[in-house]
Amino acid sequence: MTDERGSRGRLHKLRSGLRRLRREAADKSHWAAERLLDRRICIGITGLSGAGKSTLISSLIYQLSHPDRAQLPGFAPALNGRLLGAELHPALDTGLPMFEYERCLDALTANPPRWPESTRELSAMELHVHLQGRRLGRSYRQTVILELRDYPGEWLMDLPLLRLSFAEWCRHQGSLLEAQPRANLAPELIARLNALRPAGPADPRELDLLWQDYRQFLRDCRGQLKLSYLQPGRALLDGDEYGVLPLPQLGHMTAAELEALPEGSVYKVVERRYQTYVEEKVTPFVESHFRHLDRQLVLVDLISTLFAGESSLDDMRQGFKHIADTFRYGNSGLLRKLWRPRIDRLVFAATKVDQVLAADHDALRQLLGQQLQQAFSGARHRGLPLYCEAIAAVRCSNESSRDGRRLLVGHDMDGRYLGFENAEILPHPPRDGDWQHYSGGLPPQLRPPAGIGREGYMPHIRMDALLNLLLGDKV
Ligand SMILES: Nc1nc2c(ncn2[C@@H]2O[C@H](COP(=O)(O)OP(=O)(O)OP(=O)(O)O)[C@@H](O)[C@H]2O)c(=O)[nH]1
Ligand SMILES: [Mg+2]
Repeated sequence: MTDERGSRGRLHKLRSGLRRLRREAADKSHWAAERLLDRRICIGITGLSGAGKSTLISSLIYQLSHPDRAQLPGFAPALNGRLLGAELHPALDTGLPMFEYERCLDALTANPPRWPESTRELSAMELHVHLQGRRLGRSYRQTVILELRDYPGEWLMDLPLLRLSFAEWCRHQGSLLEAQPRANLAPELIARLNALRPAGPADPRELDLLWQDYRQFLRDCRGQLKLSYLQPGRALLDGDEYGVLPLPQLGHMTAAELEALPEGSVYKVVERRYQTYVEEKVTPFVESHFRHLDRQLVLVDLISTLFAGESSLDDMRQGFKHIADTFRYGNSGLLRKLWRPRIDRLVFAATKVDQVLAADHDALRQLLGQQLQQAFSGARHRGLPLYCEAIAAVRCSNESSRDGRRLLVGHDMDGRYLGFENAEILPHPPRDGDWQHYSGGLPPQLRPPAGIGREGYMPHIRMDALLNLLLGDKV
């Protein structure tokens, strides 16, 4: 009897031990599965100043962090309840300052609401997106870590410098300066640049004065003419004192002749500045930042560009083309080493489309697509998939009708209620006569909608479609 009881006890112990082992193994495999299923995606977000980066990042974080209030029917994990939420963490490995989400959210949810302040710094963050998954009848938690890096679009415009010698850059800039609309903006400055003799002795004071004026010229190109293909890009931001300016009058001097000029000549002095700028700013940016990106999102304020007129739209296309060339050249030599082309997806998005009627959103997307098609044809052939979208990170307008016509209603920056129509957007780059069509001017700047609040909804347009492009295949 005692023996029987003893062996029953041992059997019981053995069974419960086995159960415990099985439970631990299940836990461990659960943990291992979670680890295995975790994904990290590094997304670079860029756009020229004012393109809408800070607002978009804030909206993206907000939408993913509040699945109960998110309006993301086009993003499958949100629609079928798999999206559990998201938390923000510093991206410690990058050593970069954290994106100021709380400040941006404070502005957007204030009473009255404001736009986030303009930012100039590179920043990064990790968004841990939690999802519920089911496999073989068991549910598990999956965490996708989105590493988001926000950098000024002006830096992107510098990428072409990586493959241009100083002489090539000068000749290229020279051709831009002698064409409209640049030629008319600052004829006096352009004449001074043209008067610089490359072989003459450099006067550092004169070069510095010219640099200050050249920098102002670049800022006016952006501010007044809404041009985007502006180099050196960092000259548009504060803190760049490299003094790089183009010498448009290199004439027919060969590379060997330029090389043989004395060290104190204008050419040699500015060439050294150019090389230092590329070595200290452009190359480290590509090495430390760009090379880590899996995906790149480029935000474009296409509406402002379009309403600013033909030269502005042409200039944007040029900028795209030269950036695309950098991708294309990324398969050889130094650039190949720098790129290790890892970016597997390039997404362009026209922002602030709440400034035009919904009927025009598709035309905006098509127009953006056409702008890109030409520029990126080479990159496409190399298998780099391109996508384009038209979005509003924070929708500030609604549609209404008056006398049978559709119009947009919202509040201007002073809080006044407005109703306005926009010129119909043509789904192709305007041809000569078409420009007249856009002469009515840019739609008004709108204030974020009141009442988003920390507990409310953040209305948007097609952020779910954008999320699908950026993440859909990973979740
Ligand atoms: N109507 C509308 N306007 C927007 C939207 N997003 C941004 N804007 C406007 O665009 C301006 C610039 O937006 P930001 O998000 O600060 O742009 P940014 O690219 O971060 O700009 P910088 O920090 O200066 O480089 C805002 O102040 C708003 O006026 C949007 O979704 N809808
Ligand atoms: Mg910003």
